[in-house]
Amino acid sequence: MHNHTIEQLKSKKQAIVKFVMDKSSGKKIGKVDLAPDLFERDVNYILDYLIQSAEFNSPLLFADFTAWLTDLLVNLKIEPDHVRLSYDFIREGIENHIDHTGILEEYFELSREAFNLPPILDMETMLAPENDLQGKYIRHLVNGDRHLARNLIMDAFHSGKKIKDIYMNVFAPAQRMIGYLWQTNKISVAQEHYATAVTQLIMSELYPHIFHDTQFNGLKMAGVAIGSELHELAIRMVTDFFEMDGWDSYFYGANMPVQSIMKTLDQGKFDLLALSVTMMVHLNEMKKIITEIRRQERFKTVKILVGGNPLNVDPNLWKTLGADGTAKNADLAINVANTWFNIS
Ligand code: B12
Repeated sequence: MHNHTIEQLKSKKQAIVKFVMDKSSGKKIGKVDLAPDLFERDVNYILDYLIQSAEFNSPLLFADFTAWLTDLLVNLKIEPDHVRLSYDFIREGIENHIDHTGILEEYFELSREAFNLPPILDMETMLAPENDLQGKYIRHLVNGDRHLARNLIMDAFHSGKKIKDIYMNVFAPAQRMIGYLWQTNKISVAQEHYATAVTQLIMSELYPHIFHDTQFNGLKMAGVAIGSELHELAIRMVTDFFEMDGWDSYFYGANMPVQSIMKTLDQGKFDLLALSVTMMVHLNEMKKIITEIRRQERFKTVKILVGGNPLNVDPNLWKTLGADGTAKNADLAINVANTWFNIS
């Protein structure tokens, strides 16, 4: 992606927004009239994500965002046709204001498929079967019943279910489903927050048990959710997986400025730094942190492992970020790290 195009996109953003607003004014798209201020906000949002994806040279990120946005809007009774037409206007606006738009074609082409979403399912169809552990757990979360949720998991654990299995096959998919139920307007923000609080509570109760059959391998790692990223449950899981695999692990959660990360690395003699990102808007921050750490000679031997949703969407992104590697989930993270340090 040429920097010139990105710079133009940034400097002409307001002109493009105005073009789209003028073009769509008085047009009724689909059944719902969207308030102009909301539409303007959405157009700004779409352009921000386009710029961000282009900065990381990733049409895949833009397509993923478009699928998410379409899903969100469809559930607010705004039809896919509306989104499709908005994208057409934005594309036209870009063509009218920017010199070389050829490189952006791929972004819009790839996003097209995102408008053809499968039909929206009702909640019961979306959830895992009621008699399976994951299905039961999600239902307790949605019903706001933390005692039943907690007893379900602790009983499963005491009956021999492994913590790794509970993390990978109950907590992680349940959290993702909770997010999807929020996105598709089936549960409230309060229910989403409550569910996460319950999962964190049960993770804390399981925590003392993760040390049991671990043989220390002599290596040390730190797990951090970068900067203003508030999603910290994933990196907590990843950090716990390292602990279960014999690493000396340190979970620092979110809100760690780069200076604090470097201070921690200085004081602790870490072998590996695991960085997590969930929202695409935080990728710039991740890149800055990695660049800053890589600039320091003394951290040459620290391996940087990155992960989280955007890195799963675009498998090449970790290279653009300057990391040493990525892994799709907590289980695979251990494989990657153990290969780096020759642990079988
Ligand atoms: C809980 C939650 C929150 C909580 C977070 C609380 C906390 N203490 O963590 C709160 C309320 C703060 C929150 C806020 C927001 N959220 Co939120 N949130 C979620 C939710 C429901 C669950 C996240 C979670 O716990 N996932 C469980 C983990 C285990 O799954 P995972 O992320 O896939 O992690 C695995 C891999 O990615 C990988 N991995 C992850 N990190 C790393 C790191 C390394 C090194 C490696 C190797 C691997 C790796 O391994 C993990 C485990 O196997 C998600 C839904 C979802 N799909 O995840 C939405 C979601 C992420 N949120 C979303 C949004 C939009 C927001 C908000 C903007 C608005 C809102 N909903 O309130 C704000 C933004 C906050 C911010 N500045 O960051 C969207 C993001 C959409 C997008 N395309 O970007 C989602 C997807 C919901 C949705 N379906 O729309 N959220």
